[in-house]
Amino acid sequence: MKEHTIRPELREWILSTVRSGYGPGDVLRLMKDAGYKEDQSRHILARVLNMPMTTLSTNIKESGKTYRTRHPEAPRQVVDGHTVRVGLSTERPVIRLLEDLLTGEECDALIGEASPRLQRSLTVDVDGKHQTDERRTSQGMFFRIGETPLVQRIEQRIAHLLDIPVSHGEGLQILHYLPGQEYEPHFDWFDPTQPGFGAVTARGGQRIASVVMYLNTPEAGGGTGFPAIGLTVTAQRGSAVYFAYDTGDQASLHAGLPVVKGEKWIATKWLRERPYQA
Ligand SMILES: O=C(O)CCC(=O)C(=O)O
Repeated sequence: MKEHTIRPELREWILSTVRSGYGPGDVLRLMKDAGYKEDQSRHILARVLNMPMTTLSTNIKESGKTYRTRHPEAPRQVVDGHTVRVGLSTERPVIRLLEDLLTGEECDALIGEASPRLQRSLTVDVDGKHQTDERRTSQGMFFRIGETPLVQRIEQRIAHLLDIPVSHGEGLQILHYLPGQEYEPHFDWFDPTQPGFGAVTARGGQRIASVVMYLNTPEAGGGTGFPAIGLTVTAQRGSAVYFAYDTGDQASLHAGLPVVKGEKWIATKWLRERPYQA
């Protein structure tokens, strides 16, 4: 097909539409409404988002309903007979401190199941590839979805609390930090302007929310910082911080602050706008 010049305004419109949370399928529908031929808009979108046409087709097929999580309201939520207290809420960004999301026994059991499988944590680079990174010095591992009865119970609790199907979750990640280790400020949403965006969102689409669960209480340090609003959530065994975001949400910048004394264990659940699990 002939390569068309993409007008700068069109390129900017596509990027800002995707950044504000629309999937490539939505953009294609909007372009169709604006009079673009389907073939032409697919080529334009693939070039602007740096996505292979094959990935784009998958995204279009699975587009349609995209989910958002429901933000738990204070003072408490009962999920499957388990009471979770909402200890703090902010709206920009959306943050909820979820106290007693896990019991002490569940925390200990998760650490026990994860410990033998820990490895140096990785980050996702701009091409969508996993790499070691000096900004992230912890050790970690991933459970497969529903891998053990305990993992299954926790996944279902989160799904019911946030009103989103279990299938929208990435596998639970366990992280272990020692003194001095941290995870420097970063965003959990994937940047549509990066070349790897197509690959990391081909399954499940964009991330829409994160739940960081604290499995122990470090002796000092190790909270989760939200520098854009000057908030530090203290790591307390059994509690969790839930935060939700749109693509490009600068306020959702957050960091695993350095552990000063003792150690820190967390379990993280990232949620996607569409089913991530087959
Ligand atoms: O360690 C923390 O408190 C935050 C972890 C985190 O930001 C992440 O896993 O994305």
